[in-house]
Parts: sequence; structure tokens; C-alpha cells
Amino acid sequence: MSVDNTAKHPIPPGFEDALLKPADYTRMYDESIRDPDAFWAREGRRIDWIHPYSVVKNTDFTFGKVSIKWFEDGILNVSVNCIDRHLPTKAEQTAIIFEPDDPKATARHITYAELSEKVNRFANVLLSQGVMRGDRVVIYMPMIPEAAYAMLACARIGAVHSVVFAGFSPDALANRINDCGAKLVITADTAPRGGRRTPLKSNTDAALLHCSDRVRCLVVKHTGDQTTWIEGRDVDVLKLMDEVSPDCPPRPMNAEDPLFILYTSGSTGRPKGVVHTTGGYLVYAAMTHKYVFDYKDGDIFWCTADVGWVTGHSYIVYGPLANGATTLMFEGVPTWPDAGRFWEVCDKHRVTQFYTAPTAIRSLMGQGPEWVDRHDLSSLRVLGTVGEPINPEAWVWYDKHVGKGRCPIVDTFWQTETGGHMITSIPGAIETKPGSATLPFFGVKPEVLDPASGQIIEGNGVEGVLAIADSWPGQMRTLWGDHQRFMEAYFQQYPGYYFTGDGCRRDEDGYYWITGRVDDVINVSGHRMGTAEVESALVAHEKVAEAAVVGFPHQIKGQGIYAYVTLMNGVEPSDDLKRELETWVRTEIGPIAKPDLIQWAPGLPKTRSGKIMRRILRKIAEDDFGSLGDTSTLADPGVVDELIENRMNRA
Ligand code: 6R9
Repeated sequence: MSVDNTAKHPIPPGFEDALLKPADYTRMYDESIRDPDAFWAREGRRIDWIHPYSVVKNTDFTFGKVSIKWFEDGILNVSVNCIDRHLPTKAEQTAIIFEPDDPKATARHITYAELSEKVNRFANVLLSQGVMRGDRVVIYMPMIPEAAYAMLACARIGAVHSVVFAGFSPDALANRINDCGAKLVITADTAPRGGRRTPLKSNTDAALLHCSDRVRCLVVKHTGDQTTWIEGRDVDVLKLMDEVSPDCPPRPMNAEDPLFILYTSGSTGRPKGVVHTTGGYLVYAAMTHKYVFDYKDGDIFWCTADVGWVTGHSYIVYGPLANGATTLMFEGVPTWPDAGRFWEVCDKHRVTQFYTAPTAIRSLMGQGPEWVDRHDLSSLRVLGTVGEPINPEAWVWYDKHVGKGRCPIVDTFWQTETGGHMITSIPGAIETKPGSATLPFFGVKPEVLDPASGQIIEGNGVEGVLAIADSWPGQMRTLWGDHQRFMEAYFQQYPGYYFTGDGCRRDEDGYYWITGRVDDVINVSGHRMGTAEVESALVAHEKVAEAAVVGFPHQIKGQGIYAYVTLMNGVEPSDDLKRELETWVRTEIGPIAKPDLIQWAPGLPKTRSGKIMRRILRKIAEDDFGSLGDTSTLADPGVVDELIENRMNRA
């Protein structure tokens, strides 16, 4: 079935009393662009300041002197905003619902009063270990409430956290500890996930072999599994938390003091330490969380990301807690013990907003709607997606089977670098189209640029690369210890703009469609094409579960189209099916999009956050797999050998 994604889906009934209506969006957006100082002067007050700011925006995108400051003379504390300020009215409200990996284990409900006590104690533990304002602390933790306590405890005393995803290897952990010069790493004994256990403490032990002897290790005894213990270096956090005072005065921080560093991979080189600061980040995370999810008091908000990614930072911890929300932390995976787990958790906790990634939707879609239908999803009000372009078929499936046609889908385009949503629909205010991130959030001024000349392409019905013309409060400020690299990576190629690295189309209605990283754009016989388009066509075929498309050198066309295709369970590969798919894509997009080579792929190389590693697929398609580069961040490195073995483009 192919989907008409040109028509707008109207706002579903029941959103007449949404926080923002269409007219509000237009009015506020216009003001945010026309007079950012006035707009953000007002919006900045949605959080509490110890000393209010008098300067709002002080930003310069000029290459060579890029400088980004927001609310620069304001003083605040993030943990006060996420905890203390809710205590007078919400002490007994649940702040965090913890749903463990094992569905038979009891969920935990942590009230704001408890959160306050835990974070204060945790902060005192950090102080007792000599952690001071400005010191870096690495957090390598499972998806448990203690991860949030650790982040907020750092914020309380002005330490800078850097969360490292628990799926990363000891080497990756060591590199990050060393790059930011962390004084301390916080981990847990082991991390249960999908019925298996990741040995976090022993990974940390292995990492610390490559770090300074001075780095301390705080261990949360979560499962009680046996671990090695180095006296004098390793500290039992939970035990120490019982011994220290439950009261830790918050450290007043400047708006531009760093709040956290988060490492993210670029297309080249070592991971980049993206730096976010205190005031602007929190204003932006809180505001986007509220409006984009139409968050209201009493809602139960569930973002399925891991706190190791920016999505977990902004939409599990900082945004929801700044708004006094109830946020759900899930330790498990979508497919264990069965493909109904997400929906079981939504049902059990009466989740109102559900936010996940297209890759999860596609994999659950492949298991059939009966897994969804077994659960009562009537509590759901808003659905969200993030991380990659969503193909219209997955969008329609999500809308129909999960949202039952009554929940707006917010397709949120943003990046680690942007701190919060950039281009996204808003329930009640912006009509959707399957696969489009729709319109810019307040203060975001997207421009479509000609990739070669860097000139602005005006008007609608145009395509190019996506750049942002002016700063917004959630923007990253620098790369840790390397401002020059920051400027080169984001401000050099298109002077005067922040360059996202993404391609994009603005359609006849002015809606934005992210076409994927520009390094994924291929040019076939002079036709520019997003690999995502071809993938989307392939996965629209009923026998296809997943597809990844890359370019490969082609003598006549310049680039040819190489498609890796994963079939639905039980479908047998055959040459006939290949021809069927070629014809299918021809009719879906046009003859120029017909794949030149199709390789059956039982699995695709993905990062642990679920992104397909196209760099590797491109190399295999180019018959150049001698230099695959770093494969250590793959969820399952084994799939690569299989793909090389059966590659289609042999010299
Ligand atoms: C939040 C996050 C950023 C890259 C970004 C783009 C892709 C994210 C998207 C999307 C299309 C969306 N991306 N959201 N593409 N539609 N709704 O994912 O951050 O891990 O830094 O990735 O992800 O390519 O440039 P991060």
C-alpha cells in the first residue's frame, strides 16, 4: 500500500482546548522571529531565576568569532527548577515512574519529595568525594532513577555531567572520561535489559585501566550482582547516601555555566563533546516539552529514549521535571518478553504522551498489530517520533494502530547540538503530514540553502540543505575544549548559518521534510535523491520489513542505487522478488529511483540508538570494506561480516 502524504491530516477532535491553537502558533512564531529579545525575555521567565537576567540574547554566527550567549547575567540552579520549586504544590505527586526490565518486578513511583531527598543526598555524596563546581562527572548507568538523581545532583552543585550510554564499550567510555578530564565516574553493578545483563562495573573497571588513577568510581548496587571492588577507589553510593545529610544547598550558577557535555559522532574524527549550558538549555527544554507534547498537569509522559542520548536528557529528565511532570523511565526493550511490552507499559501506567523512534515503530509494525490490540491504549493523547525521518507507512501504522486516529503525531526534528526540538508539529496548532516534521518551533529560522553556492533558496516547493539563520536558547555553545572545531564543523561551510548537516525540502505548503544527512544524498544521472525516499518506497512494500539505501560509483550514472533489504518474517528471498521490488520502486517514485543492486540483509548495522550506520553500508556497496573505520559502536558487529560475504558489487 502506498500512502498519500501530500494532504494535511486535520487536528483530531478533542484538541480545541490544547495549549496552543493555530492562531497562537502563527502569532507567537512571528513575534519570536521579529523580536527575539522581547519574545525570549518573556519566555525565559517560565523558569525560576535567583537573579533575573537583564540581557537576553547575545549571539554571533560569524565564522572565526562564533559566540552564543543567552540570559548571560542571569543566575539560577537547574535542580531547583526541576525539584524545589514544585515542592510547595507537588511534593506528593509522582515525579518519576520507574518501570523495570522484568515485567513481573514492581514499578516504583518516586514523588517530588522523595526526588528532592535523593538528589540532595546524592549531591552531598559528590561533595564528600571532592567534586567541585565545574568538575566533570561521567555517568555510565542503566535506565534507573539513580541516573536522573546523579544528573540532578551534578546540577545542584554545579558539576558538569557527561552521560555515556550504557551500551558503549570500555574503550569508548575511557575516551570520554579522558577527553573531558572527569574526576569521577558513576556506574552500577549490572544493567538488566531484555532479560540479559550488561556488566557495567566491570566495563568501568576495564575503562579505568586507561584513565588517571585519581578517577574515583561511585557504584550504585542495583542488581546486587557480584563485582570486583577496589578499596579506596570504589564507593558504594547508596550506602553513603544514607550517611550524609538530606540537605544540600543549591549552588547559584550563571546562565552560561556548562550544565552537561554529551558526546556525539560526527561524520569524521573522534566523537564531539557537545556542550550545553544552564539557562538557555533549560528554558528551551521546558518550553518545547510543554508545547510540543501539549503537556498538562496530571499527564503521564513517556519518552522511550535512553538517558545516554540527548532525547533522554531533554525529554526524560530536564524538560518534564522543569515542568513538574510525571516522567516514566523504562529499563527494558520494546520486544522483550514480547512485542507487546511498550503497549503493556502504556496501558499499565495510563501513559498520555508516548515518544519513540521510527526504528522501534517499524520493528513492532513487522510483528503485526495484534500485539498492540491486546492492550488498552485509551489514555494516549499525543504520539511523538524522533531520530530519523519516519516513512509514511510507519507513520500511518502508528496513527492507526497505536493512536486509533485520535492522537496527533508530532514528528520532532532536532539534534544533540540543538538541545531541543527545531522543526516539529504541535498538537492543536499544526496539521500533520505523514513523514513531514512540518513547521519550525518558536525562535527557529530555518533556511533552505543551495548546497553548492550556499545561497538561500526562497519560496516553496524547493529543496536543498537545512541551515538555521539565527540562534535559539537551546543551541550548543561549543565543543568541549575545542571551539575551533566547533566553528569549523557547524559555521564554516555556509558562513553566517548554523549548518545542520541535513538535507531538506520545503513543500508547496511551506512544510519541511528532512531528507536525511546530506552525506546520504545521492546523485543518480544528475538527479538528486534522498536515500530515505527510496527506503521509504521499499518499506512500503508488504514483504519488506526494513531497507537501507546508499549510493555506489556507477560508470554511466555517476552514482547507482544500492539497496539493503530486510524481508518480513517468513518471506523467502528470490530473484522474482527482486524484480518485483524494482518495479515497485519504479512505480512508487519513478524509473530513476529503481535500485541497481538489491542485497538481502538479514540484519542491518545499527548504532545502539537504532540509527543505521550508512557509512559502513556505503563502504560495502563500494566494494571497499578494507577500511570500514570504527565499528565499535555497533549494536551487533556480526551483521557486517554477513553483508560483506554476500555483497553485490564485486570488482
Ligand atoms: C534528537 C536526535 C540528529 C540527526 C539529525 C537528523 C536525524 C532526528 C529527526 C531526524 C528526520 C526527524 N533526525 N530527528 N530526521 N526527522 N524527526 O536524534 O539527535 O542523535 O544528534 O541525531 O538525526 O539527521 O541531524 P541526534
